Amino acid sequence: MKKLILLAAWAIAGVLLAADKPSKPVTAEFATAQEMKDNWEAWTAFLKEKYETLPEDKKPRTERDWQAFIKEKYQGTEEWHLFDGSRVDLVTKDYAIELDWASETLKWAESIGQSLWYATNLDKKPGVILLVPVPSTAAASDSPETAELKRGVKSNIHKAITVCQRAGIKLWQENLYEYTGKTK
Ligand SMILES: [Ca+2]
Repeated sequence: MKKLILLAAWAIAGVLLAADKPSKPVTAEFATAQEMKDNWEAWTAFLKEKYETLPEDKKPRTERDWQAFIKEKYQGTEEWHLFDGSRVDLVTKDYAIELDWASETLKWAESIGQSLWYATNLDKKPGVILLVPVPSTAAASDSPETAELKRGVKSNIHKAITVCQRAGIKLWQENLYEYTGKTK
């Protein structure tokens, strides 16, 4: 009897704890454009909350940090090793994905080549995630350097969209400022 009461208490506590958690989006593969939009927004909200709960020294900064931070949104496995020593940033059920900064001059083009190589090796579809960086401080977001950076990002993303559409590569754009709560 005592055991039964303990078990019941444990079950109730479990339900209460579960109810407290944010409702986590389920999957990165979607049936319709609307579901994709809804789920993308749900993931953004979920990861924003996760970002806020991280201590300052654990918040993502580098490309690798961000890769680890967003991987569950894509249901991806990190750092898949290929026979030639190259490493695939994220591997999902359907995609071999290269992830890189949208702000760096030729990274978008390199990402396209890398995703094609990874996809060929793993017999998956090629995918690229371009990371749009967060301005480092509030003051910096108004500086000429930031304006220049934004123009560069816009231009690189435009080129990446054009080539990815033509080559049949899936392209995602991750606006990292959406998770940090900082403005563009
Ligand atoms: Ca990369």
